[in-house]
Amino acid sequence: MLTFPHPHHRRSARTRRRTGRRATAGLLTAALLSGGLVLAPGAAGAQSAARDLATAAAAAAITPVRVNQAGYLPDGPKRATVVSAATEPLTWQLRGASGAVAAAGRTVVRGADAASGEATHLADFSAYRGTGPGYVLVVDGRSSAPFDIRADLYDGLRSDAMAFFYHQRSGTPIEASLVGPAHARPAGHVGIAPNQGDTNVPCQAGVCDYTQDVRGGWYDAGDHGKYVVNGGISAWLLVDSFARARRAGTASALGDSTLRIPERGNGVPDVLDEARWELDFLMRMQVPAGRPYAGMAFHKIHDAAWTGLPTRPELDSQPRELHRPSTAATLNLAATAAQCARVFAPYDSAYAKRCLSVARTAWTAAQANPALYAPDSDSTGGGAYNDTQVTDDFYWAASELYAATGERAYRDAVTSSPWHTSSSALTPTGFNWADTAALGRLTLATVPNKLPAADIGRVRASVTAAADGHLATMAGQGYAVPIPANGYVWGSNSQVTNNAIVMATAYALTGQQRYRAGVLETMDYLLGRNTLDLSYVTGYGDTYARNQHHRFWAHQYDASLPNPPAGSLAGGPNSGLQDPVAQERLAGCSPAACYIDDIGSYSTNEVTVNWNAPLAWLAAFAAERRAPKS
Ligand code: 9MR
Ligand code: 9MR
Repeated sequence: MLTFPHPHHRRSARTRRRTGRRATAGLLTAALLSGGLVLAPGAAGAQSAARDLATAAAAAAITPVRVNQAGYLPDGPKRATVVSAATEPLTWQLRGASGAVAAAGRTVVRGADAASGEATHLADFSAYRGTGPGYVLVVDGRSSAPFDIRADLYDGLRSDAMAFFYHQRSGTPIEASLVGPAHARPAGHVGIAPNQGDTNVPCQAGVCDYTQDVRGGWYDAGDHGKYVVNGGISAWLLVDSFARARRAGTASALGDSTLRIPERGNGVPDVLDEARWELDFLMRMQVPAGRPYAGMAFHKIHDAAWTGLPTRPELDSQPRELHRPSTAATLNLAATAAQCARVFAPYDSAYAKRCLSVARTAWTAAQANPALYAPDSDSTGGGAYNDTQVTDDFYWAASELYAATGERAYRDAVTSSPWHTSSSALTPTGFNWADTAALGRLTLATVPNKLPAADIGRVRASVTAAADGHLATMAGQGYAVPIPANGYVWGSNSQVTNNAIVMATAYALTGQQRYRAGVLETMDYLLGRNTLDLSYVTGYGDTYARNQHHRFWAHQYDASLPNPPAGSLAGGPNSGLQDPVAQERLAGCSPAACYIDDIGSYSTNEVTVNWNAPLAWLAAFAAERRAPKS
C-alpha cells in the first residue's frame, strides 16, 4: 500500500520549520563571507545593498562548528570541522537533545586549509555510541546545527536520491500518487502541442534526412536536453549500484516495490526499472540499419534554442533536433547496453539479448568511425558535451562487452588499451561523463572475468591504491573532502561522489573499514560539514540547497512552482565561476566556497542525472547495516 507523503517528506518539512538558527537568506549568500571575504560595493544599487545586509546577517549566523547536519551512523566515523584561528586545542562537547553533555574531548589543530581558505580544527567523537535526535556539538561557546545519530540515517536518502530519476523522466506523466501534487506534471515531449518532440525528431540541417522516435529517457538536468554521453554514465551508475548490492547480498533494498515509480510490483528490481527507462531511450538514439553511420548513436537531442526559466517540459515549444552521431556517444551506448545484457539477464532475458545486440552493433560502428567528435561549439539550446578523448570510452565499452560475453576480441581490446594499465584511469580529481576509463576498471575489478589472475590482481590493486589516495587527500584537508583544492570544477560534487564510489569499491574488494569511513566522511561533506555550513542535498540537513537551476522546480522565480524534491544534489562549488550570477556574487571566493544557492547559478547550482546517480549509489551503500566491528 502506497501512502503519501512518506515519512521523510514530513521530516524535512518539520526540519525547515525548526530552522531558526539562521534565516533562509543564508542559503543565497552563505558563500560570500564564509571565506572572510568582504563585498566590494561595485555597481551595487539599492537592491544589492539590501542583499549585502542580508548577506552580513546570514554570515554572522553561520556557526564555525560544521557537522553532517543530517547526522551520523552509530558505527561510523563522527567528525566535525571547527573554524578557529586558535593555535591550541579547544574543548568540544557533544550534547544530547536534553542539553546534557554526552561526551567531551579536545580538538586537534589542523591549521590553514587551502580549499576553504580557513583555519580549522578537527573534533572527533567517533567513540561515542549513543543514538538519538537533536544532538549538537559545542565548541568555544558556539553550537553546530542539530543532528541525529541513528542506524537508519540513510534509508530516506536511498529512495529519495533514486526517485530523482523518476522526476526527471521525459515522455510520461509524473504522477501525483507517486510524487505528491506539488511535483506532479503532465508528460513532456510526447508529440503534443506546444511540444515539437520527441516522437518524430528531425536532425539538424545536413545531419540526416529522416526523423527518429527518441521519446522517453531522463531530462539531463535543469534543461530539457537528452545527451547520450551523460545519460550513459548515469544509467551505468544506477545499474552498477544494483549489481554492487547484489554481489554484497544486499540487493533486496533496491528490489521490486522499493521506489515510488509506476513499475513497482512488476517483479523486477525498481532500480533496474528506472535504469531501463533511460536504456530504452539510449537505444532509440542509435542510427538505424541502412542509414549513413548505421549503428552509431546520435550525440544528443535538444531544443533548437535555449528556453528561459521557468519552462515546464510540456510547455516547451522549441523545435527539437538530433545532433550528429559521435564516437563517444556510440561507445556510451555500447558500454551501457553491454552492462544491461549482463545485469538484466536474470530478470528479462529477451531484453538482455536485445541490449547485447545493440551493444555489439554500436561497438562495431565505433571501431569503423573512431574519431567522430562532437564539437564544443554546439551549445545553442543545449550543452555541448564535447569530448575529443575517446580512447577511454573504447576501454570502458570493451570492458563491459568482455564482462558480458567473455569473448576474445573484446578481451584483446581491453588488454591492448593503454587505459588498462595507465595510472590516469583513476585520478585524484575523479572520473566523470568525459573521463570514463575508471568505469571499465571498476567493472573488471569486481565482475568475475577470465583475465589472468595476476592481471585482475593488478586491476584491483589500482582501485585500492586510488582509494588510498583519496583517503590521503581527505586526511590532508580541513574538511575531509576527497578532491584536491584545485578540483572544484563545474559539478564538483560529482567528482567528490565518484571518488567515494572508488572508496566503496575498495571496501567491497577488501573489507577494510577505512574505505567505508572515507565514504561516510564524504557524505558528511555533502550534508553540511563544509565551509558553507550547508547541505547540498535538498531536504537533508538543517540548512540545505533548494534553489537549484531547473526549469520546472523553479520556485525561486515562480511561487506556484515547486522547489526541487528531497534528494536533489546541487552541482557544488565551481571555482571557474562560469555563469553571470556566480561571477557577480562570488568573485574572489576560495574554491570550496564558490557556490551559491541561486537558481540563476547554473555553473554551481544545477542538478543533473550524472550528479544524482553517484549520490544514489552512495546512499544505497551507506544505508546498509554492517555487523558491528569485533
Ligand atoms: O539552463 C541551461 C543549463 O541547463 C546549462 O547547464 C547552461 C550551460 O550550458 O546553460 C543554461 O542556459 C542558459 C544559457 O546557457 C544562456 N542563456 C540563459 C540560459 C538560462 O539561464
Ligand atoms: O556537467 C557539464 C560540465 O562538465 C561542463 O563543464 C559544462 C559546460 O560545458 O556542462 C555541464 O553539463 C551541462 C550541460 O552542458 C547541459 N545540461 C546541464 C549540464 C550541467 O550543468
